[in-house]
Amino acid sequence: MTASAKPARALRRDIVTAIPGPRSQQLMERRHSVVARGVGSALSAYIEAASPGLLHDVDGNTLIDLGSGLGVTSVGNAAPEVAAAVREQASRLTHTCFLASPYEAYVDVCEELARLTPGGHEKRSVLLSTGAEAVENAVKIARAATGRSAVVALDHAYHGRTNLTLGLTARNAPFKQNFGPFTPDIHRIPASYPYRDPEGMTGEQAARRALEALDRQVGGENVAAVVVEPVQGEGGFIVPAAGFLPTLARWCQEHGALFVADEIQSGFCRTGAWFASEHEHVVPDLVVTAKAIAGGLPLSAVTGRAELMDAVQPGGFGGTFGGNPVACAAALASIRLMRDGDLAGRARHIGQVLFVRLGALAARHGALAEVRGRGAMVGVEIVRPDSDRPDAELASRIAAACQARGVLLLTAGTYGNVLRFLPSLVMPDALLSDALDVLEECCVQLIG
Ligand code: PLZ
Repeated sequence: MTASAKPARALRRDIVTAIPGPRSQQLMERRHSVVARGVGSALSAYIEAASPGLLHDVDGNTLIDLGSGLGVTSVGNAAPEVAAAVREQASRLTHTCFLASPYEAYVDVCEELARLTPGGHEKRSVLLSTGAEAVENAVKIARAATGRSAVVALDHAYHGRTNLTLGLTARNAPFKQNFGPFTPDIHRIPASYPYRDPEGMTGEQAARRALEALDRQVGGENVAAVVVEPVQGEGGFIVPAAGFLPTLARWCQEHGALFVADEIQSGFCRTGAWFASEHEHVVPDLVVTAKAIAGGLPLSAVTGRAELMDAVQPGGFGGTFGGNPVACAAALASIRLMRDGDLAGRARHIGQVLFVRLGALAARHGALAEVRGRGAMVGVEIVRPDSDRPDAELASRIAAACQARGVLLLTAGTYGNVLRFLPSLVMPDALLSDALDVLEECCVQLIG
């Protein structure tokens, strides 16, 4: 089909069949005989194109996307500038492998990472393909740089699905069930979860609770790295109490351990700053990035203090596809869009809209127990009447009702009871408002 023959697509929510429609149903049937059942999909409709904030399915439906492909499409999933950069790069060079024969775009991306990540110190980066792969490499760097092996992760953490990162990930089903054993010398400490922590617990107190457990069970002198999501994503969009992150970072510094910020979901403008660590003036030793960095192409990175990164011997990093040139070109275009369009400012604006609207909804419906987040990374914790008991079933029913009306709203959380709002940072205001109207209708219908 030529560009001019493209069907006209609605630039607003537009549902013309049941969800899933007939074409999507056919695809579901084909899928069942060839795609492994372990691969899930939140939405039952199949998508063929996107516009800012919108997904167009194969049956002519247009849905508002509040999930951004799991926090990836901050600049959109069809940004013309990214598409043009990809086209240009792909027509010149799709691949050489940087290990075999280097190219400029890799160096350009590392220069951007050195400029953008927190701290004015000298930095080095390594580029990889997926978030989990980057977290694994951060652990390798920490072990090489410290000569220690213990790695520490938090309750409610999510760091990926490879064997090492599953060990860091907290939640068993569905992530870890049946897949162990996991790599040794990974230790878990309590997180700061203000909604579920004792009333009034400060960030410093939560950090002391965590560090006391760490000192007792592992010993500070054995710790290579403490790996932390500055805003916990899959665990339930949990913002730690103020003071928690800086206290952990200080402990790391005092004990010669690396503070590793997993900014895979929270990074690149999502929380209203380039990186979520900045909200508490934390300067991590290593910053891990992926997801939004490249406008939808697979790219990830570890960026850190030069002397730590360079503790890894020449040839110690690698991978066939790490820092692929097309992904690097997409990253450079995406970063330019974030900078020129002040997408951190857009994230703060979206966050304000979400907080006002969701706050009003929570005031009406007790089941919406807490609205929390930073910037355009906002979660709503759903509980049973007059308690703080998680209500995953209601969260799923709300998400399903929104989906049927053309709003893709995802859930998250250790208890599966958090509605997650992760819209594209180029989502037009009118679409966000319409999506929130739909959510409101669904809440009235399901909760009363
Ligand atoms: N660290 C903080 O959010 C990926 C997971 C989706 P990969 N989150 C989405 C799923 O269910 O598999 C993530 C993250 C944080 C690491 C990762 C892992 O990144 O690119 O999925 O490997």
